Amino acid sequence: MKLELYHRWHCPYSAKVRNFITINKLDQQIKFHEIEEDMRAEIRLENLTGKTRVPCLVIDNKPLLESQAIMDWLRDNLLGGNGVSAH
Ligand SMILES: N[C@@H](CCC(=O)N[C@@H](CS)C(=O)NCC(=O)O)C(=O)O
Repeated sequence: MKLELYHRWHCPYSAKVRNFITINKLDQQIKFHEIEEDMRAEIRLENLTGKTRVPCLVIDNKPLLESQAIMDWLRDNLLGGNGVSAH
């Protein structure tokens, strides 16, 4: 399964998802794209979602928006329903 997180350093919702990923030691399983640093990533995000909103988790080329939905998905699919919450 290919997992990618589109994010912005200055977005608090992105930060919350990144913190969740770090706290739960999932960094190695996810490729990160900072859309202000990588214009091609921004274009790809826009092609996938019709907008440039972050955070967006792309799961095997299917986008999932909304920070809470992303953390819920990670918890259910990578952490067996457990996991430490992030703030
Ligand atoms: N409810 C969303 C809010 C996400 C959000 O507002 N992201 C901002 C950056 S902090 C954004 O990408 N705004 C640009 C846009 O909506 O196109 C979440 O929890 O993920």
